[in-house]
Amino acid sequence: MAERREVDAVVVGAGFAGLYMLHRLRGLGLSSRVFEAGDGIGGTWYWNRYPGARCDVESMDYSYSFSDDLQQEWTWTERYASQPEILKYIGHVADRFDLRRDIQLSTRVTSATFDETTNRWDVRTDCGDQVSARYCIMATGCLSTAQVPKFKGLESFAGRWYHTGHWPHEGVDFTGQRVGVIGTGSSAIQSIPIIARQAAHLVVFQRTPNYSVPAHNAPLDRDLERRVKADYAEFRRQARESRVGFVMERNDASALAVPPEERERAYETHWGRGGLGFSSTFADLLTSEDANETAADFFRAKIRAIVRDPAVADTLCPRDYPLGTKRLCVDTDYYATFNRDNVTLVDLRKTPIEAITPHGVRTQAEEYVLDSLVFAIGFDAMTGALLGIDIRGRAGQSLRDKWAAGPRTYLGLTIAGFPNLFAITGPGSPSVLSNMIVSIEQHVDWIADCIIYMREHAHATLDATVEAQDTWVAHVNEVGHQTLYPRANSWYMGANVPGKPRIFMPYIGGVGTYRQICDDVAAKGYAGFTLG
Ligand code: FAD
Ligand code: N01
Repeated sequence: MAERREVDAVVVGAGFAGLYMLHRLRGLGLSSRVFEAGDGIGGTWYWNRYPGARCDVESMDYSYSFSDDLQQEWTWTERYASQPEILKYIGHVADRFDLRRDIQLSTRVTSATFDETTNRWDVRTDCGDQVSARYCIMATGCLSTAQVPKFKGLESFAGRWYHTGHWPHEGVDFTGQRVGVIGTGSSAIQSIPIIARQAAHLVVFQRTPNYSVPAHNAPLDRDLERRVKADYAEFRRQARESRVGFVMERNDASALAVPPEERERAYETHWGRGGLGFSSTFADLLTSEDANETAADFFRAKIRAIVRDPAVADTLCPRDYPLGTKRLCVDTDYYATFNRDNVTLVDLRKTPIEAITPHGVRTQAEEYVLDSLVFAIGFDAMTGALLGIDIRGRAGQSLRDKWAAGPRTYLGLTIAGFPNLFAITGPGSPSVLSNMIVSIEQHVDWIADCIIYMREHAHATLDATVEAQDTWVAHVNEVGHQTLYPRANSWYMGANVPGKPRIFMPYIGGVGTYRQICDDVAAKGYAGFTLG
């Protein structure tokens, strides 16, 4: 029921970030209200229930570290946990720490306006709630705004269609159906092998081929679990100080400095291990085009070795962007799925989609008759959820206007002119380039410490200065442009959303380095902020 109330903090979103934030705020004795648009908690893991959804950071890493009891008592079943298991874990955390009572589900925050006379945020929802809060904390997620499919004729399609990011809770049975999947990013790559096993026929519509490493998923190695749990604190410390939020074997050598046979052996070893560690096989894979090309060649050879039809293999080979500059995918049987008789690959570069028809998908070359369509077309990443809310800071300035040319933040956490507003894993922080739970915990802890500082020093407001923000944005850009990342038309660059400004949004400086920067800012009495 709609209500008006005052709280110390409003938190928007009840995924990993919102839940931990709520827990910390409680610990500080602050009253909070969490609003969540979904009908359940879990964020990403509530919405993305498509077949095969699972994490690509290993389960022992992809979990909260804030409670030793929690990390000791929980047991993962697989090397990479599945969506249902991660959602169960999140539910367990919510119950264990009694979080649900402050969370209001099925409620979308529509606006947040800073009132300069009271120094409070006025937050409103689509259910008519109006809440006044000292702090407004956006835990809205980087990948929570699914792209709406905008294909001509979609409304005429006689079959059913689905988006991987809004998958029906009751599941979908594709048995006996002709199914089309549009997109070949991580969501598609995880779901295609499973849909192919169920469907009578599967047509995959590919615009850009992706680099995908085998997951080699398996039941969790119990020896590994015992070793990690024997000193989980040290395991977590290393993750926090690492480059990406989990420890990957590091090789400081250039791919170009070793003989070709040694290079091949190294790639083969990483391919055999599986997972995201592949991109750290050599130190310069993401900074040198020539080095990257050796890894890309290795990949293309693998694809050709797995996929029997040379023409299909050729279509699956990525060529026009460096490996790793779009998020590397991690799969189970993806390439081998194209050896099945019931799977067809359509190259949209050669024959673009003209329209969705009542019967299926018509490309420039032919019409594919389909019973169901799966849109695996991704998200309006990093800024979509924030800009989905009408956020207004000092003097009524709107975030949408401020970010019209791309997001600008100080540390990826705060925005000049929007006092006491925090964005967990916001643009300009390592977020999506890291094990996100490590980055989430770091941001939540930083925000909690900041609130403690403000309380102890009797400050009502904290606001980033424009100078500090400009310097940070310049640094984020500079570091980003030292890498190959801007070479790809990726969602990191906003390139997947027509009309979105092209800016490399995350901070590539490394999780450990970034943590140090944030800690230094705090240690210097919140340097770069005006405290009121
Ligand atoms: P989310 O989980 O996205 O939660 C944000 C919540 O905010 C959502 O529930 C949304 O409904 C809500 N919300 C947004 N706007 C509003 C509003 N206006 N009002 C009310 N509620 C709102 N990261 C990794 O590090 N490793 C992985 O292996 C990994 N796997 C992934 C797999 C998939 C399929 C996807 C899509 C992402 C994956 N990620 C992974 C990234 C993942 O998003 C993060 O790891 C993490 O779950 C993000 O948590 P969060 O709480 O920040 O955001
Ligand atoms: O989305 P994506 P996603 N016509 O944007 C294509 C995380 N995640 O949901 O490359 C035709 O990566 C688009 O083509 P192109 C992870 O961080 C993790 O798969 O733009 N095609 C692309 O192929 C990931 O990166 C996991 O040319 C269109 C695809 O759709 C992020 O979430 C699993 C199109 C979209 O790929 C997003 O992944 C899932 C159009 N109009 C997600 N529009 C793990 O494994 C888009 N495409 C842990």
